[in-house]
Amino acid sequence: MIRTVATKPYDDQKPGTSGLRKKVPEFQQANYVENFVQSIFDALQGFEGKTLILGGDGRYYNREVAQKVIAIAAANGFGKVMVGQGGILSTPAASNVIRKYKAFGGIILSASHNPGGPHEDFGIKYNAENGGPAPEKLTDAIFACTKAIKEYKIADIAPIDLDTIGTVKAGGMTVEVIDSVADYAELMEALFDFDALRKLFKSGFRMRFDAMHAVTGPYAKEILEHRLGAAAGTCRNFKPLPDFGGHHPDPNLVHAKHLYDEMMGPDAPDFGAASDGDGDRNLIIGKGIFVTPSDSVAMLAANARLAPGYKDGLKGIARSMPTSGAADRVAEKLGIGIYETPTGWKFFGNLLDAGMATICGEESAGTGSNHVREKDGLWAVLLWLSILAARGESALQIVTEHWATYGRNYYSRHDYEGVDSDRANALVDELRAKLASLPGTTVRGLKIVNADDFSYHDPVDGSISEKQGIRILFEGNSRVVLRLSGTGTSGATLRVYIERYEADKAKHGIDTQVALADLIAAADDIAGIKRHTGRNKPSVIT
Ligand code: VG1
Ligand code: CO
Repeated sequence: MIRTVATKPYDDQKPGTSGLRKKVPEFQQANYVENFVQSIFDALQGFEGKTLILGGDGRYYNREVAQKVIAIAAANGFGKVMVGQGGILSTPAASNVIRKYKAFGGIILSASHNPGGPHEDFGIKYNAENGGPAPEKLTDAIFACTKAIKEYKIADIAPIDLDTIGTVKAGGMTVEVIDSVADYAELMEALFDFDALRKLFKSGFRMRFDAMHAVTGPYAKEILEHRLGAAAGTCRNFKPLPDFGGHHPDPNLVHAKHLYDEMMGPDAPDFGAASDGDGDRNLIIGKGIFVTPSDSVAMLAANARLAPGYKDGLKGIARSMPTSGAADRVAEKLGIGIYETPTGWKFFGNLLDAGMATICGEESAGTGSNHVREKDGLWAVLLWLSILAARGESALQIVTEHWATYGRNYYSRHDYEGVDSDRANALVDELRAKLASLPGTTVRGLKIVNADDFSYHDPVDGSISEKQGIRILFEGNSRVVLRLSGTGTSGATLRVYIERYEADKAKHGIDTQVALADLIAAADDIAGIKRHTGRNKPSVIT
């Protein structure tokens, strides 16, 4: 039986950089989930009888919301829901399943790298039939529906047994519980030379993969240990937990510091990596060397031909605007296109669909390719392993040589988390107001050559996205970029991205924060970061 339930709109269901993210108690308000899911369907057309993919990162509230999505999908006329076992699919795995089974779209339940638990974060995101995050036009339409919603439809069905693989009927619709890992592992086998990787591990190559008690655990265990023969124990914290063991599943130098320390220590294995809550980010640390995500995308692009999936070369590279220009130099050398998009994977979809870019990357530990339409943590790890295997060199050698060839883009991001929203907005407003007066002036001995607010003109569909980050460009291509996060759930997070290019090989061994010190000071002088935020240092430095 299908029930139509009267409801009232919530005014705060605007999807951010990557879907709707809120604290669990907010999602637990009456009809909050129902409203949002119904609004997604209200904004879509033509899905009657079609298939919806459903999965999440396994965080607290995942199962309850999965059941609601199934019942609402049944009432709205979907023909089938394919759901990962236990309600689990990593974000890249969900993207793959949408594409592989030619589904209408998918709903991913995740707040990514944000903490989980009864008082922590939850999230809901819609991905379209290309497997990628809904473009802005669609998220805007969804938001408009959330503000106008009057009722939602839900089927009265018994809860689905999400743990048993197989197909059941539910309210006129079919629900198929699928293996969460199998399709993804098969895709990886098609892109990479698993024999070569098995040989690498057989030769004694030691690796550490930290799944941070998040969704990649089962994927990494299956692929690295079972299929590739990495030593038992290579994967750590591989059991997904609803609260990620009480930690932030954020693979950066703060939340994965234990991995960093191990990789810098005397007993370090050859290669270390970690992924985030929903499996789309990657942290790469070679023995004795942390690879910044901006460098990683450049190095992966420069060496991608060494893996079978990319043997014919790349069509182009795309990076988000705040990501360093390291990839630009690789694109230039390869003679392929380079595209600069706003923050968030949704902007890469058009370029990938149009065959203009093959590899994409973000400074926030996101790297991916045209194999899916999301960034993909394990994919980046496997491409790195493929390069290490093919070149027979260490990560440190590869990084050092890359810098020697292309120059080094010193790069760091400073985050000021949990800043009062009014104060953060005041900072941005004040900075915007003085942008036009900055070019030509000198701060801390650094001459400003340009200052603007990044606006993106999508070369494929012509859409324009404005106010995507404030850029201050200095002489010599050094940059400071400032923007407010669109994934946080409390207050505002100010992100300050700092970059300086150094061509001279003799100067590639400087500590990053030291190399960037003058730009960091200049950023504060220009934007009044301390004055506005009341903080004298960032909460996270990556
Ligand atoms: C952050 C990152 C961005 C990333 C987004 C989603 O967004 O900066 O690069 O695409 O998170 O990643 P923001 O608006 O907070 O800066 V994930 O792994 O959280 O889905
Ligand atoms: Co993520």
